[in-house]
Amino acid sequence: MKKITKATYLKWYEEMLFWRKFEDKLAQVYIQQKVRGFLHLYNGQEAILAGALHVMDLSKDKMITAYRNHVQPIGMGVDPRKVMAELYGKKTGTSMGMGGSMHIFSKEHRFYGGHGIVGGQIPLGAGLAFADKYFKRDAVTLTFLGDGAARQGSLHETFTMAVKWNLPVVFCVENNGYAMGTSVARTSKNTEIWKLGLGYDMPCGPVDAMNPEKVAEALDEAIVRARKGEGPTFLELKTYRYRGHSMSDAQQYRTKEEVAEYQKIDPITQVKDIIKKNKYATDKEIKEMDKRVKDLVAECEKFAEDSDFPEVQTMYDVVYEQKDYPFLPHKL
Ligand SMILES: Cc1ncc(C[n+]2csc(CCOP(=O)(O)OP(=O)(O)O)c2C)c(N)n1
Ligand SMILES: [Mg+2]
Repeated sequence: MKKITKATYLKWYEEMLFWRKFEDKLAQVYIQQKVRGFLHLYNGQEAILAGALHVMDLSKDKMITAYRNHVQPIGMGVDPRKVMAELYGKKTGTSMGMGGSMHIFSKEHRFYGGHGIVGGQIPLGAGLAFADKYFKRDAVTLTFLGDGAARQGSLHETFTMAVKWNLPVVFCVENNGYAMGTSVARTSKNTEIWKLGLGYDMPCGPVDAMNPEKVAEALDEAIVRARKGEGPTFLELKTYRYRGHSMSDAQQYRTKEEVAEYQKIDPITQVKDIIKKNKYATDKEIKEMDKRVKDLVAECEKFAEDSDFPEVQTMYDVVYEQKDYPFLPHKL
């Protein structure tokens, strides 16, 4: 695994803080009705993305996730101003403002969405990996799903095929404790979701996902295995979301005390504490990072605000149309 150094920690701190503040800004502008529709925020789960990006090969590896999907594309290299503009429904957005919150996508950066159907991305992730294997491309797909999605039938159908065909995919459950207002314990007798992998003879295990180092270690092992042609891995990344399921959630299913317990092991605070303990940065340097983050969030907001809405005509240009269907020429 690429070594975790002082530079890694400084990068983690600045990036994770940016993702947190970017989404805090989204919550704020959502209340002002500048961002509409649904909005599912990632606050609390940032260590997962930080750890994953450390071990992925961003020149070829792929990622797919559900609707809690604003910061992952940013981590993979998409311009954050364009992500903010997409959420505003502006034409400078990643999908010309036609996708919105749940549908961030960037083929160029190998970020394949952005899916609103719970568990819909599980077979799609395996499909991306199948294509890479079929065309002998040395790439691994990280497929993220929630604890609620883990109960979908599509997971089992996909697991059957993925292990049989040794697909280069890592299935990562982000167990944040709840599927909307339903806790993991209410969903199933089995609360150790990673054990679902045992029934498929798939390497599997739990991971402390409030800590980016632990995530990086577990994912590195899984990615190396997939790259060697040894097939998929199933990881249960134990995390927590601080905000409601979406912006319209009264959160009556949990206590404030429970949220506060998790905030004590907040991933960003953990990273900051290591930076301070090891003297990787002075207080002044930390303040400078905080300022850069604040300025970049403001820049994203200004870009989105100043951009125009798409022309009405755009609606007709983005409808899928394939003139030669069903006689498809074989394309390689
Ligand atoms: C097939 C399907 N069923 C139900 C829903 C409604 N729904 C949206 S999100 C969600 C909860 C999913 O929870 P989880 O997989 O744990 O992901 P999290 O929101 O915690 O990230 C549900 C039931 C949906 N979008 N799709
Ligand atoms: Mg969940």
